[in-house]
Amino acid sequence: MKIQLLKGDITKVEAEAIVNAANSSLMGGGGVDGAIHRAGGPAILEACREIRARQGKCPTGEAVITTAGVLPAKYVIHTVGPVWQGGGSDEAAYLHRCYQNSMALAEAYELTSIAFPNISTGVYGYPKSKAAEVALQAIKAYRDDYPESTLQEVLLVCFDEENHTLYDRLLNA
Ligand code: AR6
Repeated sequence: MKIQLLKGDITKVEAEAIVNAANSSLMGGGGVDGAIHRAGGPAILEACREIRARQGKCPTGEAVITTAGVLPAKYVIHTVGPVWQGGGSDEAAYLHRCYQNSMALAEAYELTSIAFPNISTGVYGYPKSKAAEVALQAIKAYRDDYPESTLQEVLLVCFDEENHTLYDRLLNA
């Protein structure tokens, strides 16, 4: 499984699945969530509504999968990151589960590539350096635990320079 760093807009990325940093309502929002719904069109919200009707809200740390509408990706995996509350409320464990559950869902669909944004590091206020460490730890743990995974490529898509620099440093340490 290759781990690759990219800088830019995840809505343009041609991975089989792109991950959305959603909220538990699954009804859209700002940041990367807003960008994905805007660029992918109404089919994504329609699919989210069906999931809501079936299973209710998506809890923090969990993930669901929908069409990617008109995006170059095939699927959007919506996961709900933790809101940063100072670090004492299991934020790291929840963030770890976001990456782990998104990869497991991609694998259940036999996908070969997945692209992640920097979950929780925008509106949800998770300190970027701490979040980057958790993200890489979760991805590497998944890679080690599932050597036969269908996932061959994990793309880390950094929209802002600060995250890109942090990941670059961690990946090349
Ligand atoms: N492509 C890739 N990354 C992006 C893009 C993009 N087009 N746009 C922003 N980012 P945020 P959160 C980065 O706030 O902190 C929403 O309203 C951004 O630089 O999108 O998990 C949801 O509905 C940042 O590093 O997500 C929730 O209510 C990262 O994406 C809430 O925000 C995450 O920032 C979730 O907050």
